[in-house]
Amino acid sequence: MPSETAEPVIIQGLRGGALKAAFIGCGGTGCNILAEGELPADAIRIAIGSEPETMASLTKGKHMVANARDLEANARISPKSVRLAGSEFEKELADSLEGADIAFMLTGLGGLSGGWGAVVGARAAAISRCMGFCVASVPFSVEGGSRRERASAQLGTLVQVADGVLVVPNDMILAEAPSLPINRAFRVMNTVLASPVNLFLKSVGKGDIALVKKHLTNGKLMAMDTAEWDRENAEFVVIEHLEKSKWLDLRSRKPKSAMLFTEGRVLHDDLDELGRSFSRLLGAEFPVIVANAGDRNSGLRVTAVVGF
Ligand SMILES: Nc1nc2c(ncn2[C@@H]2O[C@H](COP(=O)(O)OP(=O)(O)OP(=O)(O)O)[C@@H](O)[C@H]2O)c(=O)[nH]1
Ligand SMILES: [Mg+2]
Repeated sequence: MPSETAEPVIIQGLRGGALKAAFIGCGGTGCNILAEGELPADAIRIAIGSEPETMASLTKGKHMVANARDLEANARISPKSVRLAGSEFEKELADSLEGADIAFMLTGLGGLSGGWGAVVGARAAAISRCMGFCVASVPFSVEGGSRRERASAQLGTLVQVADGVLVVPNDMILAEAPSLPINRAFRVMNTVLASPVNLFLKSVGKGDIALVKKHLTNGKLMAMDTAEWDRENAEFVVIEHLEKSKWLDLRSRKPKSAMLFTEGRVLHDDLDELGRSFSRLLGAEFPVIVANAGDRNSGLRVTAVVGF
């Protein structure tokens, strides 16, 4: 007998009011995401990096410049001592998060400052006792060894300190649109990286964040994919697409946490049914969280975030 799957948890309507969020843009990629304006305006904004020129176009929020080596040394302090600030920089960052329910670290792994800055951001979030969630891209396969090695060192450290790390491969964009020039590809990627942040803030309120954090931290290394359908049987088609997703890779890995964000005209029963189908697909003994992130003109879009 296969073991029973757990009941899904349904989240709707920003219970308890909207979250107070902080966006920490780390390194070139993180600063570009802050600059490109895909994120809500009413949040704490902090740019971290070693290159002041990448922050020059950011008119809102705080700029924190640090030497890349100092950031790396700070990031490499043992996570066991994370209740104490590892540097003046980290303390200043933690103080800036005062009042936030959640801090999103946004970065492209593999560079000299952003990935390490994201670790320092996660440490600061832990110190100021807000949820610390990182959304990170990993370099294109063609970018070569040293960047990819640095990306994996940064990721290994991040997973120990943050409450969740959602990793989006840059290769995803090349797979979808192979002829895009690199700068356009980065722009598209930045929109993809901002999307889970927007979905989270549209659906999870102050009354639900503790529950979401508790379930998501069971599988902190996360992957994402989106499926949409605007004709009949949308719930069925969307789940079938996610089952085959190359980016979630559910056939070769055992998930430990999962969250579905829906956009579309869906009733509570539809959300429940989606959650049950996805639970069966994952063989999930943990509750799949289903969060409704709002309406759309037609059809259903579902973004799955799955943790391992
Ligand atoms: N998605 C996205 N990726 C980018 C962007 N710019 C650079 N990258 C990628 O992100 C990786 C890290 O680059 P940066 O974000 O510039 O890293 P950094 O931390 O500022 O480090 P250095 O530039 O090496 O000092 C690179 O390997 C590229 O793959 C961007 O605007 N968007
Ligand atoms: Mg850079």
